[in-house]
Amino acid sequence: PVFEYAPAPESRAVVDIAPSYGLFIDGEFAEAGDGKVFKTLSPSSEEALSEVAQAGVEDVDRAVKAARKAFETWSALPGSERAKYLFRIARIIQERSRELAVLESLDNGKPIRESRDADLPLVAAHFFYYAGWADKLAHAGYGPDPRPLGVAGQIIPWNFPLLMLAWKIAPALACGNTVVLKPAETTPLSALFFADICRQAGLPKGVVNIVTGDGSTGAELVAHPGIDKVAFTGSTEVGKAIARTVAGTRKKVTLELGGKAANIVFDDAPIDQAIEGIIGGIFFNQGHVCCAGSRLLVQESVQDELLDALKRRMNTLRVGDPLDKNTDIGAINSAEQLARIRALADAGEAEGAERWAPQCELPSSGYWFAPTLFTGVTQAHRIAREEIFGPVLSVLTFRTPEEAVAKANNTPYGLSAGIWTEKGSRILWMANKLRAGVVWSNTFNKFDPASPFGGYKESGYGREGGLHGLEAYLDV
Ligand code: TXE
Repeated sequence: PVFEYAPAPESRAVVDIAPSYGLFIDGEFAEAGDGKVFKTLSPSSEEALSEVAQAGVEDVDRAVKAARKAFETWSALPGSERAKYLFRIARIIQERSRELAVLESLDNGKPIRESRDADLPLVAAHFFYYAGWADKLAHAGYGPDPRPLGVAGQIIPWNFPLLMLAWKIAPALACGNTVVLKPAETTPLSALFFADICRQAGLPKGVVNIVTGDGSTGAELVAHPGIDKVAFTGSTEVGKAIARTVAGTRKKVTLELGGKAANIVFDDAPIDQAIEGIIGGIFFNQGHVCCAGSRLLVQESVQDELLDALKRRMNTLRVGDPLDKNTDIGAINSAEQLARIRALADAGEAEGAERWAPQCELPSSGYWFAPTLFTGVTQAHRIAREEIFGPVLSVLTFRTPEEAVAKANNTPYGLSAGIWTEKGSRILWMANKLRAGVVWSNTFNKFDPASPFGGYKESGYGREGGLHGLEAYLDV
């Protein structure tokens, strides 16, 4: 169906985006040394939101040197003092959350309901959580006197720009490290607003530095001899390249890479609840989620009933303006990502799977992809093996729990999985057998700063979040 959109979108006016932004180095905004800039677009309208500096090798060097200098004093502060800054940052994020949510939806394309109700509360929660650890590191289980590593080079993707920043910066600072962070080239704005928040919080200069730019800036940061640790979230391909670059150096690395999660529904599952979990699992954030439930494994005996209900529910999803509070699925983040999704969906059809999507009118400008379901998918199909990172669900079937486990594990990835069943013993058995860093049962995409997150196999190594997330930033 074509929907009448409610005429009260969240106002753009709550956020004041400057026509241009510099790099944030040593507490000041400054142009790139060679004056290079790039534009960041709103993916829902293709309008340019702002012009942002493209950091070159000398800018990265300046940022690392600023972080190195700041490390001397920041790491020497008592944890209770560092905690005060982190608490202050968390409070400012809460105070400015409406502005930041609109900004994130504009730059990324995600629905305002998600940036407002999921991203922003979690961003603040991460700073509160790690602020709480800053003066208790001696009790974290890493020895009585754990030390910070030094300068962390952090590279984040475009799917949860501010949340990925929080996952990286909050634990690093709590442990006494300083950082140089590079946001993704399609979503640099919220990191630059965060730089302003650091100033507002009175954070000492050089503790947080933001260098905007594309993959070449990221590569320069990884290769810089002045950093002690690399934290990366992004594609498996780039993650492997980073691992190769740091091999043979003293740098420590954590990698959070792609996924191809199985969402497994048994015949005794509460169907209505499972439908919501399947929908949220794959259509949340347009499917731009590393732990998205992109493979639905359904027990054969309930396949027909479940797919009918799923299609009925998909018919009610609203695709459109990210700032409209009724929108369920926003814009695809970039033309490149849209092309990737289209190519894989076309491959699904070409390889013989059956494609279905609800009738929905997509806006004429911007990057859009209708929520899509593929049935008749086999394990050999590309849409069952490769990360699509879009609103596309591939449905496979199974008969026994053993077969479900075998199919779920038949992937190079191992980030997450979901199980839907009333049987507690089956949940425990499955959770032990599934090769995935996170296993949800009767829910999906649940996050908590106290819970570690990270992958097995080609989904990467190291954990972010929780007590385990501290380890990535400490020398024991
Ligand atoms: O990722 P890249 P892209 C997956 C997803 C998606 C695919 C491609 O399947 O379709 O990756 O997305 C920086 N050295 N994920 O091309 O290139 C880059 O500037 C250092 C899953 O956007 O990995 C950006 O800041 N850095 C994922 C960040 O890496 C480099 C989230 C991610 O971009 C670099 C995103 C280099 N050589 C994509 N090249 C997840 N795990 O959630 C690029 N970058």
